[in-house]
Amino acid sequence: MRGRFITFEGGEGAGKSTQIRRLRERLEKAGLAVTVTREPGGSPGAEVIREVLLSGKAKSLGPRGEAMLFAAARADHVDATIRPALEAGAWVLCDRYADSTRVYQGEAGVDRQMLDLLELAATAGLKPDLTILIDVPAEIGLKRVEARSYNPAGAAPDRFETDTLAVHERRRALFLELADSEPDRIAVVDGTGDAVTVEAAIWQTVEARLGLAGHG
Ligand code: T5A
Repeated sequence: MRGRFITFEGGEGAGKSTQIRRLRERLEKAGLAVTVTREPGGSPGAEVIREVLLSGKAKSLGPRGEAMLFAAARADHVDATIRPALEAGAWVLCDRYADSTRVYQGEAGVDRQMLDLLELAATAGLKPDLTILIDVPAEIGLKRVEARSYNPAGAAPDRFETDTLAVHERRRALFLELADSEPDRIAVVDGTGDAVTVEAAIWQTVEARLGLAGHG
């Protein structure tokens, strides 16, 4: 049986990676096979493009050129990682997917028609069964990222994390608009509580929307 495809979206420091780890544990306890992956990246070819994008080396291409690189990475990721895992019956948990391009590159000025074309080219119509949008005010997410970067083991801020607060707030508004336009696919979860509270809200959503009642 084909697995289910769940994507996580949200601004910087929303808590996506943290919650993906927690959901993975719950699903595995329920006896399901789980593949965790991320964008940009998630396949050897796409990881090369990730390095180019997040280092800022591709910034000079402009938002449209960057959008094309995100799409190229996504096409490889879908072909090499996501589709094979779904076909093998795994539940795929993916940290960011096509909604991130709509929001980040859309906010930067790439028009809707171009975003539609790139999405089709990259995904060949593969849509998530469920998208969890973890919503936090930009200021809170950025404080978390900043706190992490003080930790010597933590990553330094990347190309997109260094944008202004106003840009981050516009991205948040665009994510919420997307959720309004596709309520059957996108569930908004309040990410301001502690990790345990957010985890419980996500589990409730997954159970209710993907029919896992009784597995938790
Ligand atoms: N991008 C991506 C585009 O522009 N277009 C695209 O098409 C795609 C796919 C990716 C960047 O690329 C852009 C968007 C991004 O800027 P990334 O390194 O993958 O870069 O960055 P993010 O996806 O933003 O990942 P982050 O790690 O920054 O954020 P997460 O995963 O949402 O947050 P997480 O879980 O790592 O948590 C951040 C910190 O907060 C703490 C954690 O311990 C951690 O230290 N935390 C909490 N603290 C308090 N309360 C909670 N509930 C917490 N949850 C986590």
